[in-house]
Amino acid sequence: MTTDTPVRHDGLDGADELHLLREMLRIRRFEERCVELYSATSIRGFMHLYIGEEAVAVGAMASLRPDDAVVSTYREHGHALARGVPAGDIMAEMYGKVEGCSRGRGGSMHLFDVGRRFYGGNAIVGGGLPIAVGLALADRLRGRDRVTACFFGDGAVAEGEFHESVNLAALWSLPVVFFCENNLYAMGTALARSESQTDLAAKAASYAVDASSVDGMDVLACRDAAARAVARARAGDGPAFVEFRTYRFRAHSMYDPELYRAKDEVDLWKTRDPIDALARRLTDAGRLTTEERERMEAEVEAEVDGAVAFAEAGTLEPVEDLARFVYLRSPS
Ligand SMILES: Cc1ncc(C[n+]2csc(CCOP(=O)(O)OP(=O)(O)O)c2C)c(N)n1
Repeated sequence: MTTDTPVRHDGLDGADELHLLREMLRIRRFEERCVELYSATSIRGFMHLYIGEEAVAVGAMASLRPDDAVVSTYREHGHALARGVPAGDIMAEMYGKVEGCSRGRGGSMHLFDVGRRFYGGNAIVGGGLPIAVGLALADRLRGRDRVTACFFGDGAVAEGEFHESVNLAALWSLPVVFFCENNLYAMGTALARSESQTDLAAKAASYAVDASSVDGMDVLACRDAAARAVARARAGDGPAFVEFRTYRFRAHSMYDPELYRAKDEVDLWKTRDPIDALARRLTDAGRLTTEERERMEAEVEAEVDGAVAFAEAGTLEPVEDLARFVYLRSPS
């Protein structure tokens, strides 16, 4: 069944909400610095920013345990940071340094951290969904009560991998949660131009999974919807699909002239900035003072400075290591 998840706003419980605010700020400031570094050519290659969508990663990640698995897309800096991958490891990866979380071999689109059960960073649209189903199947076979969270965009819902993955997950009642970040566009293609059914939760529900839609600009709503989906999956009640209605404030990637959407539309969504919205709510509730906000900003800024310093001080891979991990060494 498709349901609209009820939003609970009774949960303004001080420390928790400040943590959500700080996590969203970390993502925002990290990526803003990435833009500067990209312009300065310290970061090269492709780069897709998450700015505007922070509430989804932060809200959804809040209900996951460290032994759960997370699978993401090429727009994954926010997921990696919210998952606990150190900012320095991510920044060094963006720089292509050996100290990066993927040893400098993946770059922006292929952040990976097995220790934190963060399985990408996948450049192929829809490519993460079968990986997530495989991880969830492995947990099921081994009798673990772990959940796999799979993040993907609205564009992936038009891919065959979405249909095969959701179908199998439902058929086998696997503990996987499908977190769809519907930011209305797949690169330059509006949803209605590529999908006959634009109600994505209805589409998922046709595979008999629990499906819901939620305001992706409201971190508390995201947290509540994800908590419900994760709890179901962990209890053995099968997969869930959550559509987060969100928006990216920046272009698709650093190379996109953005000819497919009106500036007015972007400006309207910016008035719903998830960071401002939570900060306002906390301030109104008397839980956030100007001094606390400034302190938080300064701490986040210092973390980003540290990440950049770590990346700058890192080393590029030596030429003699280029074929390492590419060919299997035959046992001697
Ligand atoms: C299988 C595949 N087809 C096409 C592409 C090219 N491509 C890169 S991003 C993108 C749009 C994906 O949009 P969406 O899934 O909505 O994610 P968003 O970028 O909006 O977060 C496309 C078509 C690709 N990377 N992989």
